[in-house]
Amino acid sequence: MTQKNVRVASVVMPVMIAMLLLFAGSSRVRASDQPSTANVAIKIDNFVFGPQAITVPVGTTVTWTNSDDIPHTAVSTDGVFKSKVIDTDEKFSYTFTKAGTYPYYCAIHPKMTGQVVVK
Ligand SMILES: [Cu+2]
Repeated sequence: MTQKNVRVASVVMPVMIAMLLLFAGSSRVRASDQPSTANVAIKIDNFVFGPQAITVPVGTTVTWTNSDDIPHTAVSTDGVFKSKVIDTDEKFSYTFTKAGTYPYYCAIHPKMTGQVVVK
């Protein structure tokens, strides 16, 4: 290394380290914010809710997407939530704010069932 290169390196390295530390710090903040904005997707495909049973933290928004070419619904067995008819590629979202077990089914095809456990 020449004298000049050594001098450039001694200036560049601390700057790079500072940028790395800043980046690491900001990603840590973002990670700790995540529980309040958690999103979980359930796909309706071939008359099946997938995943059929999920466990999520309180505050999670669950979004059902209908990937079938016929309409479905997602209706809570206990009346906690009730979607409108979800057509092909349409979505329905519900945010679970209380812990509990939430079984649900499709009102059009009652044999289609699923469950969301909120902890
Ligand atoms: Cu259905």
